[in-house]
Amino acid sequence: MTTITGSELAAETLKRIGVDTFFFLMGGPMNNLLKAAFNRGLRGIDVRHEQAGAMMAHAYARVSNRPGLCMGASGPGTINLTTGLATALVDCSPVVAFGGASPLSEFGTGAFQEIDQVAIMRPVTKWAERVYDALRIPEMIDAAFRQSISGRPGPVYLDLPADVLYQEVDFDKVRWPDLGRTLQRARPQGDSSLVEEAIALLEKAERPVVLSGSGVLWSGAEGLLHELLESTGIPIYTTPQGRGVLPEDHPHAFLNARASALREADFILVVGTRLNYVFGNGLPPRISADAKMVRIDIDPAEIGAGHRADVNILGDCKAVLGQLIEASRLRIVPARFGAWREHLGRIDIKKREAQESRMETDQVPIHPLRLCREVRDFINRDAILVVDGQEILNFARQSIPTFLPRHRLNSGTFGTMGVGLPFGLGAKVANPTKQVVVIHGDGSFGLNGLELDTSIRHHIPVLVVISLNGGWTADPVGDKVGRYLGYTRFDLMARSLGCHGEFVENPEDIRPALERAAAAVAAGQTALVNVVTDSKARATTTKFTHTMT
Ligand SMILES: Cc1ncc(C[n+]2csc(CCOP(=O)(O)OP(=O)(O)O)c2C)c(N)n1
Ligand SMILES: [Mg+2]
Repeated sequence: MTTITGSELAAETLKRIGVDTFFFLMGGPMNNLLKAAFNRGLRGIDVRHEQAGAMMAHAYARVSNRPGLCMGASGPGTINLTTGLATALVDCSPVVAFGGASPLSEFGTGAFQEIDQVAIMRPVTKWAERVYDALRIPEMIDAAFRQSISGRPGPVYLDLPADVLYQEVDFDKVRWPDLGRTLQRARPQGDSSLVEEAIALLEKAERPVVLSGSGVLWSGAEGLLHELLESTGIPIYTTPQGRGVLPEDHPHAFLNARASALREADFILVVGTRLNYVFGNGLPPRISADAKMVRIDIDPAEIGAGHRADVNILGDCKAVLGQLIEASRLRIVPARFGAWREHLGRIDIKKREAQESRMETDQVPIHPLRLCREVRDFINRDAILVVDGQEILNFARQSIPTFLPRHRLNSGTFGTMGVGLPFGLGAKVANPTKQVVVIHGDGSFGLNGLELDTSIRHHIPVLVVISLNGGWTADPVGDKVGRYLGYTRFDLMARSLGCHGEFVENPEDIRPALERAAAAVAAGQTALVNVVTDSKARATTTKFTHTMT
């Protein structure tokens, strides 16, 4: 009889599914599983905080469009994953998390690091289960991966008790699911009569817009959406997560006319995005009350009763967009909406010119918008840009465009501070040939800043730019409790960890510092440019809560 341990079985299952990378922090009872995964050629990236590991897995998933895997040791190690998993839940990102746990046989005895990890994970994941018998490890891991990408994607959790990982089972008795198909997606088509209804509404429209979100990217539907927009001439607006579906300098993109477009539209096609606070819940005053609304979503709960829509099409974005393209062929031509695009184009240019002149300021301390301009004009067109913070996040959102899908990540719908550096590292691991640039607030950087060390140890070079405004958010009046952090020399901290570091106080010095930093990154070394910015500069943004930070 050939025997195999639970740990070996778990690693073998990952290998057979085709997983090649994971993020982890070592510790019992996971060590044998980790070793078995390394022995099978998987790349394991050990991090300095499990939260960052979960965030790296999240970014890895977003950039590669494959589930990202992270692992924690029992008790605190696993519980440290939760903020990263909650962020993935709210951002709908497929993250698979494994947590080592105290032995099943000792549950309830006060075992070392014993706590009900599944119960803790349930509300921060879409699926959380425990393996009770090593023979079932392949089946449970297969289920975890399939759950993460089925329907609306999201994080899942699998609890691996010590005695299950150390259990020895007869290899011949292991039942293997068809792991070659674990990562295949279902592509449900939309009801063709609803597709026809949608096109009939569009035929009557004069001022249509598309609102799209990350569902389009998970579905791999960006090419079809691009085709639909070009063949019909409909302007598009995306969620922050869904940026880059259409290059933002495309003639049909009018970024700065967003508020007017949503208010004045008479037809709105909502594709692969929730109508949550990001789009004012799809209601007035953000979105015109008279507009006809068509929704395409994979999640029945999302487009069910109670949500505003005239036509609800349940299905995969890629499948349904293909149906819409077919149905609209020759019936909707771009010339039809020429006047609408010209109107939005005029608003866009006017606002863009005003914004551009604000970005020129050479005030000292440096205005965050000036910093954004310098970064915008410096980075590659196909750079992956990650932004984390509040003021700097809003300034960057409004001023730095994105030209490709899966090339823009930020604090997300959950508004999680600390994602910036881990997201940058996860993105670079997923797409190593791209320039990865992280713009970080000084406060949010502090949360996972030690991942600079991970970037050095694992040769994951990224360019980090910090807006050092002396604390959390802006403080125009000087009365915010707990806001002040001082002007930390993060560049020196970075150097001490083996990174290239730059400190900048004058606007004209930003560009040369970025050039030196990028040269270091090109040579394989993470670089950090620490830029002192104006603590009073407050970004304006649509108010989405009465209790803003
Ligand atoms: C994990 C977490 N803690 C606290 C907050 C509350 N919060 C929202 S924005 C913000 C300030 C961000 O400051 P910083 O990163 O320095 O960027 P800045 O706004 O100064 O540009 C804080 C503390 C949060 N969203 N997430
Ligand atoms: Mg700050």
